[in-house]
Amino acid sequence: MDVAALGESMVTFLPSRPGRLADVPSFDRGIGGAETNVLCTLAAAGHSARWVSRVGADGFGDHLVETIGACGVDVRFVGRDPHRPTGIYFRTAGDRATDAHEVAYYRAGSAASAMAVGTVDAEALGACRVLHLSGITAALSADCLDLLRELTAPRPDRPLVSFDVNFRPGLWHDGAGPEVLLELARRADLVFVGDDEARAAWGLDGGQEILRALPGPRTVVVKRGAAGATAYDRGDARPRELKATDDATAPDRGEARPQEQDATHGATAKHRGDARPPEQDATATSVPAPKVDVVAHVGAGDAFAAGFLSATLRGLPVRDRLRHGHLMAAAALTVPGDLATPPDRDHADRLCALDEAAWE
Ligand code: KDG
Repeated sequence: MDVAALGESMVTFLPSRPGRLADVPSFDRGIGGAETNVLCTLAAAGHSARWVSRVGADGFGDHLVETIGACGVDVRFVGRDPHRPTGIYFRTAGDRATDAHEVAYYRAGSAASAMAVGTVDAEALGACRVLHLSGITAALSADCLDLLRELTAPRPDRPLVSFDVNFRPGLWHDGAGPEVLLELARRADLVFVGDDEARAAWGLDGGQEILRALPGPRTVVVKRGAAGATAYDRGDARPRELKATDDATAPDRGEARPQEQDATHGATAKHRGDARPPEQDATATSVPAPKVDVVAHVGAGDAFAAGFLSATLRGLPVRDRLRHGHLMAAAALTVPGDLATPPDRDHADRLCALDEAAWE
């Protein structure tokens, strides 16, 4: 199995027209869920992908399992809870430029919020090259948070742990979100975070501050929306216990083109395990995002993570990991719901191979 992910998926209700939630007269059904968005996009790119979760024993649960299964994702490890419902949520169309929108979640007490160390199959999650998790799960319940702590605990046979911070202020009622998300991000091998959410959650401004706050992960990808994204790669300079064993993550310094390399942070570690500040060990690679006519932002971050992970699993250079991330995000940005039909692998490879000018 290439990738397994744990997380709640929900039936999503998308508005039939713009406006306040109070005014929208009807909604179209879709599916949402950060982790399954990633898995469906990875499956479309030809990877084996497994979703581990729980849904209710209800029609919405059937719809999620059937739809996500039809995307080619392994859904055999999705449990059904006869006592708790499948989560759902409603959203408004929002502003294309700022992404300001309203969300109404109906997921408190959902089947997925009852996921716990004893109720999901840890082996099904461990038997993969990459385990993808997100901060949304940590907000669902104390049991879900314990489960994430268990899955991110350092151990030698751990798959590469990919963590998308996904700070959703509306889900954190006790104000604990920022601290919990920082704790989990520090335990991951690969972290995705938006510069806006790092500012909102942690008060951190820019890549260097983020990198300093996250000394553990081998790779930190900072997304800056339409401005592009930067991957900070510490290569094999991280302590053994926080390093994934997967060859697909092998660093590829030198393959990034000079103009995409951040000159001030290009120095990589010469002395492994020394006590230098971690940000100095990282190689920074930045790639601009292609310009697209945005329909909706929802799902774009997940699609980006899927593109980056796909290229990582294929051992592609960091620059191409970022480009694949941007391409998948571009597809998601141009549809109203969470999931687009992304370019297939060959098509994406051809677009990635376009010269620099096409990417600026
Ligand atoms: O990234 C998209 C998700 O935010 C959306 O599908 C809903 O998972 C969701 C959430 O909890 O916000």
